Amino acid sequence: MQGMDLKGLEKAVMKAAAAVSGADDVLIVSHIDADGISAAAIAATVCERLGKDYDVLFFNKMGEDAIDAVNNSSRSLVWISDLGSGYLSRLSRDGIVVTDHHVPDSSWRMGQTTLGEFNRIMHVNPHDHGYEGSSDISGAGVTYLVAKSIDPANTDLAYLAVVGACGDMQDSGNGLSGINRMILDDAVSNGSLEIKEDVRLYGRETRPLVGFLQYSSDPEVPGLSNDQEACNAFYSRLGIPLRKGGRNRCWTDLSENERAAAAEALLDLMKEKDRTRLVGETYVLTDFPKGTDRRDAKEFATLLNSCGRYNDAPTGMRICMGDEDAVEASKENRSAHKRNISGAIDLVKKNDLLKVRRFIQYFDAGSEIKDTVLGIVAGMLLNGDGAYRGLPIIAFADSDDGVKVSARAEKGMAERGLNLSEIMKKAASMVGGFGGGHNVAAGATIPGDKKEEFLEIVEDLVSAQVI
Ligand SMILES: [Mn+2]
Repeated sequence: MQGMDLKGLEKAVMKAAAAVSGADDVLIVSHIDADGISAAAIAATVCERLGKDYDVLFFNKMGEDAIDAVNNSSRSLVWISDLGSGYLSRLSRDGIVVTDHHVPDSSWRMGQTTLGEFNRIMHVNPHDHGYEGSSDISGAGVTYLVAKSIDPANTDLAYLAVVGACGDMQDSGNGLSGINRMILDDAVSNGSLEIKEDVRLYGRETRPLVGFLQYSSDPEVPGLSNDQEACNAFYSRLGIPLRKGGRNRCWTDLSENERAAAAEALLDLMKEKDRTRLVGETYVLTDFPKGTDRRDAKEFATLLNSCGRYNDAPTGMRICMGDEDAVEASKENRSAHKRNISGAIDLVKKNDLLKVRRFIQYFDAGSEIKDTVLGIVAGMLLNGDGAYRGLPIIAFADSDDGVKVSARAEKGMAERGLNLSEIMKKAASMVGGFGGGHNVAAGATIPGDKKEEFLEIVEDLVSAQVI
């Protein structure tokens, strides 16, 4: 790669570090995936160690609500991690640090803008310095560089940046590279991480042996993936017992000899091109107990991703910050969330709430379904046996500021011309609301007494769009 400018990156890091150190109090804004959660945990730990008041907000994208939260915060500094670079020109307040690795906003150039306030953004992004944001470093990694610059003692957080990078799949191929490699070295030096040559399938610490191979998908093991019996036979042929002491064994429970024999047998089964992907670096987080999903960087990242997916990023962050109770809480919150959704689906089905019209189908959940899960419920009805595949589904639920609308459609309908984002935007504005989104998943908020009128407009627009 040409033009990698580590000095330039370090300079940006130092500016950001000075801004954080000098802040009175901090709002941390981060992404809800594993990388964003690890990044937020690093930033929050830094604030805690500096004795600064802080709070944390998570967003799944830098939408209007996130931009408002940044621009209107009363905190003296807003630290945006794993988000923000694409929206620099929308950020209008003083005192912003962005530690991100996404492609920067092209209408923003450091020091070249006529709008002075943009200069108040301390922007740290590998793209500005010739690095590749998709592989050289993650959002948590960039955040970590700032943490390290503030105080070398913060290198004990390096393992979190490794978890973030794994969450963004930057380890795929043969392990971490680029600046990630330096961060990895920090984690190894302080004893919190061991690099171990091993089979790189998912679930080394927590999946029972058979499931470890049966559910393997990256890479697939020919003859074993998706075939439970074949996986059973694989181990018994090698004389490897599946259970010991009354419990299922996992891959990391195997003795060195067993593991070597099994790895060799697996390699024999692999397609030539996948062999180098099967065995390689794994990252063992030595401070966490064996047999937990926090012991393996990849599994840790998956745990955080599931927190984010189940609307529970703050609990994921607490896990990163060493809160043992948060591990249990995340399990409970996940199952509560699942119960919530399956309860909502049952409600629609049992009460025959779904009404079918010529070009759309819809249901009105009133106050029975939380507006935060309405879109998920509509999508699951559409993909399950609860609704008609060939029609867009429109869902209503009461919310604090009117009626929340979620619209979902099968992907194939987009190919036939459907654009729910346009439809939600147009129909909502015609009844005094607002809306938008994507072509097969969109939403709106409309006044409570406009549902029927809204449906009629949506139906007209759908019939006009779809061929
Ligand atoms: Mn990221």
